[in-house]
Amino acid sequence: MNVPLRSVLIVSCLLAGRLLAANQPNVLFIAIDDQNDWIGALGGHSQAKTPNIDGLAKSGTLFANAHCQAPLCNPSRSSLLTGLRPSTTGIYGLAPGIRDVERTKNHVTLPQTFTSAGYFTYACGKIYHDGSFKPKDRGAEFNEWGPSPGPGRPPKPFANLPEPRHPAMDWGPWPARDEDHGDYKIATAAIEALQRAPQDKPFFVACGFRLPHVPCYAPQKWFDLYPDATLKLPPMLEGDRQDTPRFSWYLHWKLPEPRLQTLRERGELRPLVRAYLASTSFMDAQVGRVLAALEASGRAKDTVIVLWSDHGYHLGEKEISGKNTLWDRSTHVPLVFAGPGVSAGAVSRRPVELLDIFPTLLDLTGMPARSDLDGISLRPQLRRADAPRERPAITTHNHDNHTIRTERWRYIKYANGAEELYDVQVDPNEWKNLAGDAAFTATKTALAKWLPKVNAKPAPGSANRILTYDPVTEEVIWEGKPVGKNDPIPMF
Ligand SMILES: [Ca+2]
Repeated sequence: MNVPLRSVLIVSCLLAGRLLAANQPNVLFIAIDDQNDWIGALGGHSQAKTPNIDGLAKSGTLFANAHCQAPLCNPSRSSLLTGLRPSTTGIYGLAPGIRDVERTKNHVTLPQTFTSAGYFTYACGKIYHDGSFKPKDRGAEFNEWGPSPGPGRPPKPFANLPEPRHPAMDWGPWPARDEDHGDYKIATAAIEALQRAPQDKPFFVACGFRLPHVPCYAPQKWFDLYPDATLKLPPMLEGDRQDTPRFSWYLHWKLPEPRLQTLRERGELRPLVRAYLASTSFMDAQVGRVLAALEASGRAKDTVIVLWSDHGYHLGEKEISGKNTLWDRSTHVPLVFAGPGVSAGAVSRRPVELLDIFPTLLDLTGMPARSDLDGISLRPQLRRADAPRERPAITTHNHDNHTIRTERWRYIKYANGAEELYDVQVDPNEWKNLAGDAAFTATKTALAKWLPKVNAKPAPGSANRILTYDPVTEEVIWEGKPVGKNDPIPMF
């Protein structure tokens, strides 16, 4: 190596090192895929067994009213990792990735911030949406990208669904051993990273589990936790969509995920609910393995832990399975912080956003605050769970469809002006749409003031689950094809 280059390297290492204070906290960043509020500590399903996440929540602060910024993997993760709303970036579909969008191609992401500051940074499993990052761009995000195995595939599908089906639409007891499941291997990779993380600098280890995203495969013993004979189905109201606008269907006009009607006709509703719960418990056990490894490393007391899911999941509620909606089933997610600077045994009911994770981690690790992020640090609520917070949680799906969630209300406004309003304190299942009742006009107006002022059109290259609406012609286009005003709603 020639001398000038070596000097440059030494100087940049010193600069990076100088940003790190002594005893700067580590970060363990745990992502879950498609996990709704069926977590013991959140009580979304009375039978859900998640002792490890519940234990983490007890050791830190649980946000019981946390919401994603988009009810879909890529836009949700892109928002969390850039700290920008989907309505700021125009990232609404499964494509494009952030480095392919003008607004975000040079934006410094959450992982990049820690990498640049001199942390040892490592990712395994699903952190960014699969395929959204080109290999050449990966090194700027994390020092190391570990394994990210998928779920694998049993010899033949379990679920009795109409063909052709999406290969992910399946659920059942498989593989035979925990060790052969992708999420077990992802936990093992995170454990090894924690064991070998350099001692002379802080670490940022990101571990992204794939369950309970479909296919919901887990070994039989996890299904045995939920005997079919006593399994409870989620509460559902027959005819629940009679008071939701037709536009609400456009957000999920055609999905790979089967509708409630198909699940019932095929006898698959109970098997899906059971497999989702089994998958959640299996994933929770992997979280437990990673937390045990952190404890064994001796660095737990200096480590901020954050655990989150990218969005929720419907299992028959509102007549569908899947996500792509602006109701609580899709937006409500687990969010837990633990470690230095975080109150233990606390539950905050303030509405908060996944967007807040980025500024919160900067705050908890003593890194400089950033003025180019849309979120707000949760440090006040991590000190005192009921600390006030003015802003509600805001979720967006596709251009100009937004929902505002406060402690009492859920307000939705679609691109064509259609609205929904729920008093979630008396109607937690969002069964009675109050938007048409004149008594609530002032309530709607007050909530509507939170609708994002920046409303980016879909970024060039947007694809998969993309809906557009032209307010002049009233034309609705779902995934590139016009939808007629009287087209029957697809019910398969
Ligand atoms: Ca997801």
